[in-house]
Amino acid sequence: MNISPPPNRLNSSILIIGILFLFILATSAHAQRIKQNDVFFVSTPGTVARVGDEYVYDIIVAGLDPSEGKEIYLFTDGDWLSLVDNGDLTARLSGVPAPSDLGTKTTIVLQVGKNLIIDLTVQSSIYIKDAQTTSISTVPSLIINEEDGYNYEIELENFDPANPPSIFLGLNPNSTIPQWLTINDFKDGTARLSGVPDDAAVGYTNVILTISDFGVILDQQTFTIDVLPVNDDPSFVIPFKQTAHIDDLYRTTIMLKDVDQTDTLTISAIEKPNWLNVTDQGDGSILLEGTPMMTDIGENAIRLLGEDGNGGSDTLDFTITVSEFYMLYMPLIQK
Ligand SMILES: [Ca+2]
Ligand SMILES: [Ca+2]
Repeated sequence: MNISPPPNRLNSSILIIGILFLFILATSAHAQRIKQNDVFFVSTPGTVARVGDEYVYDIIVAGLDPSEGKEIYLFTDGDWLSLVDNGDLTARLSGVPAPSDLGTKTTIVLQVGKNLIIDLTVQSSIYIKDAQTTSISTVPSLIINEEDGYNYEIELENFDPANPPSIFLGLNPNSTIPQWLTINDFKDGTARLSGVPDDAAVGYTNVILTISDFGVILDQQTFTIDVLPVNDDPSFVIPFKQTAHIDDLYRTTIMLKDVDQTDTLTISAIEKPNWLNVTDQGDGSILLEGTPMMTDIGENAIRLLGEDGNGGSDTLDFTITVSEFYMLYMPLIQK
């Protein structure tokens, strides 16, 4: 029994083994080549950095032997970035963009190598964006006495100092705004809302502050200022008729005015001649009428008291000059 393989089959086996050996050699060489040339960063750098927030990119280089002493180099136009090479083919690229970097693009080039022989170069861009939406960081005061000065110093946060947004009163620049309030935008992220509320402003004043950047509304602050009333004294309205003629009807109306619109005004006569009748007409005016006689000729003293029901008052002292003849002049009022 012939146990030896036939010569042709032996040749075939050697051929197969040879091919397999070559294949192993080939794949081994290929694997070796891949290991040398497939050098890469395990992750890619983030392309967005936020103003005021730390940007961090942890670098890991794959495909190289750390014992070779290869270094990682950074080339960038962003002075806010720095690289710390750990010496083991890992590094940390980090930094905090400043507000002045807002809107800019930082280019980074990372290289791995030694002695100017570069194994790997990666270029990327980092876009610097706003950390947060621009907003009003201040709080207004909400109560003020009528006729006191209101002052609200407004400040923004998270904005680009090089291009501060607009601060205005109202929903848009053409809004109807409270008449007693004005806003002064200092164009640096601050503004002042101020004014003096008058009697007409007593009650609630609704305020809307708007922050916009080239027409884009970034933030709004709405609040209501409660304007508390402060009582003002009423005052009599002059002049009025102060001459009378005997046997003729003297008749005049004297007005009392008060800027406090809800006050109820009353007028009474503290002193008056008997021939003169006074009637409080209930509308802040008093009617004086009567017919003086010959015995009334001369100066007739009158004192009126006007009151607003809130502790405010005014007195009016004057005289009615009664003459036998018609007077051609009006005496000065004594007040
Ligand atoms: Ca008042
Ligand atoms: Ca009053």
